[in-house]
Amino acid sequence: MLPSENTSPRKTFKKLRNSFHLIKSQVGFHHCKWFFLIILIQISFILFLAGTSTPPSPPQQQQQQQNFQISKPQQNKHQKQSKQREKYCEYGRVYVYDLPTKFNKDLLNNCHDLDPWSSRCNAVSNGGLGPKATGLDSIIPKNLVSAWYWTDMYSAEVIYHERMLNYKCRTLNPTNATAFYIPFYSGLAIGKILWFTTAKERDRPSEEMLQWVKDQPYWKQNNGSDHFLMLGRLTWAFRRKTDDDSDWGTSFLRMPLMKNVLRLSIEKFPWDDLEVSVPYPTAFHPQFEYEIKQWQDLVRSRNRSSHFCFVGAVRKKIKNDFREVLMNYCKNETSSCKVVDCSVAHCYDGAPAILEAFLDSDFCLQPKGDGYTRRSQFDCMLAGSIPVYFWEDSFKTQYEWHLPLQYEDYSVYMDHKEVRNDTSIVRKVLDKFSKEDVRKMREILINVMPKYLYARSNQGLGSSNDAFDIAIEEVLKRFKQQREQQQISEKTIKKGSPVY
Ligand SMILES: *[C@@H]1O[C@H](CO)[C@@H](O)[C@H](O)[C@H]1NC(C)=O
Ligand SMILES: *[C@@H]1O[C@H](CO)[C@@H](O)[C@H](O)[C@H]1NC(C)=O
Ligand SMILES: *[C@@H]1O[C@H](CO)[C@@H](O)[C@H](O)[C@H]1NC(C)=O
Ligand SMILES: *[C@@H]1O[C@H](CO)[C@@H](O)[C@H](O)[C@H]1NC(C)=O
Ligand SMILES: CC(=O)N[C@H]1CO[C@H](CO)[C@@H](O)[C@@H]1O
Repeated sequence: MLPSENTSPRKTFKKLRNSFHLIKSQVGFHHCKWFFLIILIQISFILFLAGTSTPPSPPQQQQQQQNFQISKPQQNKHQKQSKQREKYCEYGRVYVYDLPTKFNKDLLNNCHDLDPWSSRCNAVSNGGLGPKATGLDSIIPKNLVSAWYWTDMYSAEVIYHERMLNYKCRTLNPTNATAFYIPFYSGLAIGKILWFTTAKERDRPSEEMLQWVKDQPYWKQNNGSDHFLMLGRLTWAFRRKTDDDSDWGTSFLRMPLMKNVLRLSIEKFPWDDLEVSVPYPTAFHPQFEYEIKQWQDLVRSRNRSSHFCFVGAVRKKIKNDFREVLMNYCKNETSSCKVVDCSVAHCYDGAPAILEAFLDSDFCLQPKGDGYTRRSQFDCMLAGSIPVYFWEDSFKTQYEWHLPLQYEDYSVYMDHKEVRNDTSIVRKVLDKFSKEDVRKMREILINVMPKYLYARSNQGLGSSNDAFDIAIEEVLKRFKQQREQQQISEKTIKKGSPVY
């Protein structure tokens, strides 16, 4: 599909706005209110002229969009078209690098050999969504079953790549790009070599990828500061501090060439401004809006038999494992807590037993896993169960683009040290929430649901943006702002004015 190009009124507007910023930065604002007014009038006039002059021919995607508006009156068609296009990709477009296949496609083809212990072929199948779900017929309506997949929690880098290739604001022309996406499967590339290897061996795939990308002309333009990629694993797999072989992970994010590159990950390092976390993929991938609507209604009206639940496996190797504390507590609290013990039950990605436990509970206990966050917190919210956290890092610095900032409105926090000292406070705290409190919290989880889901279609979820759409739009916004600031300061320098 051909990407559409920016329109000339837009360019004019941009120029005008830049010059306005330039003037604003040189004259105190209160002195030039009149100036502001005049410029505003000029902009409106020029936009009016541009809107009525010959518009560029609409691109293919634009025409598809317009099909939905056939019944609308045709007057002012040109004006409407240019306005719509403005809105359509208002933050710019993404260019997707055509990386050598060893950094992505070959890994998929080699899926039986990406992990020391088992095949990853199921995990990366279906564009990262995984195999179609089975065994859910007794839990959810038949017509919704087709929206469920056994999605692997580390498959987001494949899902993002698939979606990006069909993204509405993708451009095939790098000169027109605001953002450059590097479709490197950073997690799959190291899945097998994270264990039993030297630090040097682990770093090799990322080093080779960076060597390739640094020679690209559009990398050199801004030294990578308008580039981004997706990390399918937790950030901790990419942050090795030393070259000591016994130290965990790769040093990818510490490599000098990565110092400007924006990264999306399923759990971010809280003190890295260049990193933003995005939701783990869950098992539900609606294609149509009615599917998500139907699911929201189901979650809302569900009669829940348990006060809270705990799904997980204790780590026998870890001494004093907090999950074991919760597991023992929950097994003893039979009247309030529903347990799914994954060391006994079959707990594959989104398994029916897990979904049922979340659908049957008002709250779900979410201790930290290998990192501070867990895929399980999204499975839980998706089923309308309110997450209970025991570490602040599980929610405080994460998912800022996708979840409301007011986390106390839809989650509960209790300190793990207090719970360890006296587990009975879990029920005491949760008992304080009235039925109405719970209903309100659940309603928030239901309403923001489209934002933390990954749609099954190429185009997102129709009128609502899904997790992918939101993430990429925010990336574009950030790069666009960055570029505008840079342009203003460059112009200021040229004019010999003070820089501040
Ligand atoms: C990129 O980095 C090189 C080497 O550090 C430097 O010479 C150049 O000015 C930088 N370019 C930009 C656009 O920042
Ligand atoms: C929930 O329970 C109420 C009362 O027992 C009943 O009227 C309602 O139909 C039930 N809802 C569902 C979805 O089963
Ligand atoms: C189990 O529950 C009972 C009654 O609720 C309580 O008295 C007892 O202390 C609990 N035991 C543990 C190990 O939590
Ligand atoms: C531990 O729990 C006991 C009661 O169960 C309480 O009196 C005490 O203050 C708690 N200690 C801490 C450090 O929270
Ligand atoms: C808006 C914009 O920059 N459009 C450009 C996209 O790329 C083509 C080919 O390089 C240019 O001709 C357009 O001006």
